[in-house]
Amino acid sequence: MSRLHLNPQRCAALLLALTSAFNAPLIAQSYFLNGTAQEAGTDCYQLTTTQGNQNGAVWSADFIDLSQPFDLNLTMNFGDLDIGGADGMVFVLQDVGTSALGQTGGGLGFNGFDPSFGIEFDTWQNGQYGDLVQDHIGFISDGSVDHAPPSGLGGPVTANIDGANIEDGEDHPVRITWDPNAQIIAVYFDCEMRLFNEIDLIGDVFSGQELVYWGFTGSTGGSYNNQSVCLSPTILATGPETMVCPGGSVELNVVGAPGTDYAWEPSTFLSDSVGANVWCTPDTSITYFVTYDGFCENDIQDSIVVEVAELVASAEASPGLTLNCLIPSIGLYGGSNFSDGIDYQWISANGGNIPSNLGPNA
Ligand SMILES: [Ca+2]
Ligand SMILES: [Ca+2]
Repeated sequence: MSRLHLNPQRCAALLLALTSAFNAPLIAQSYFLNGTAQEAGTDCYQLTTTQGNQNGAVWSADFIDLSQPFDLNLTMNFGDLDIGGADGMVFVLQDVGTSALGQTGGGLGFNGFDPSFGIEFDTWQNGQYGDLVQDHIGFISDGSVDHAPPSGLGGPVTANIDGANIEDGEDHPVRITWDPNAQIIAVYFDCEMRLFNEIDLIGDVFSGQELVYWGFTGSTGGSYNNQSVCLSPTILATGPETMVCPGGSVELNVVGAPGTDYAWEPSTFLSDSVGANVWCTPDTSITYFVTYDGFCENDIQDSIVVEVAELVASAEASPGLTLNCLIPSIGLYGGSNFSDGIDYQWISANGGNIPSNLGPNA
C-alpha cells in the first residue's frame, strides 16, 4: 500500500509539516562542484585550467522538470588558446547524481553518463567521433560524444554561425530552450539559433523520468584551456504563467545580462520591485510586467501571470489496487490542476517497493 504525499510549496494552507519551508530566506540556485571544477567569482564556475587531463563538472542542486518548458540563458568562456586549445564543454541532463564525473580528453567529461542528453561545445577535432575541424555544437546522448546515430542526435554544426574561433577569451552568450509539447530542444550561440531537433527527452532518453539532474562538464587532454560557465542564481526563470494557492507565496525569477537593472510593474503583492528574484504573495490573480536587458537584446519586457487557485490533487492506480501473481506491479499516477510548482513524493506505508518515488508517477 502506498500513498501520495504532495509537497505543494505554493499552498501554505495545505502545508502542515513543512511550514518552515515558507519561512526560509530566498534560496539561490546552488551547485555541486566535482573534479577540477572550482568557483571563479560571481556566479561563475571554472571547469578546467591550462593543464592537461582535467575533468570538471558543475551540477545544479535542483532537478529540472522536463514536463515543463525551460529557457536557460548563460555565458560560456572557452579560454584563449585557439591552436592547441581543448577540449570543450557540455550542457548535460543526467540521472546519475550530483557527484557524477565523466572522462577526460575527447570525452568532454560526458563519457560514461547513461542515460543522459548533452549539448556539446567542442573545441578540438576528434576524427573518430565525427567532429568538425571548426569549434562546433552537437546533440549527443547516453554518455557517448560520437556524432553518429544512434547516440548522436543532431549536428555537428559550427558553434559561431560564421564558423569563427570561439577560444578567444570572451564570454559567449548561450541560450538553451526546451518545449515539452512540441518536444523541441534548441541551442543558440553568440545570439544566433544554431541547432534544434525534435527529441522525446522524457520517453526516449530517460525512459519516462521527468525530473533529471542538469549542469555542465568540461575536460582537457594533451591540450587544454581555461574553460568556465556563468550561471545566474535565477537561471531557472519563471514561465509566462504560474499558479499559487490562496494565502501562498510564489517565487518569480527572470534572468538578464550581468549587472542589468530590473523593474516590476505593478509592485502590488511583491517583496521587491527591482530584483531578478521576487516573492509574490497575492490576494487575487495578477499580471506583472518586468523589464531588463538580456544577454543579446536590450529592453526586454516579459509578462508573468500569477493565478490564484485552490490546489486540487488526485491519485490513481492502474490497472487497479490489487497485486497478485498475474499483476506483480501497478502504476501509480498523481496529478493536480497546477501546471507546475508541485513536488510529488510516493511513500510506502508498509515497506513495499517503489522503484521511483519522486515525480507524479511511480
Ligand atoms: Ca572533440
Ligand atoms: Ca578554436
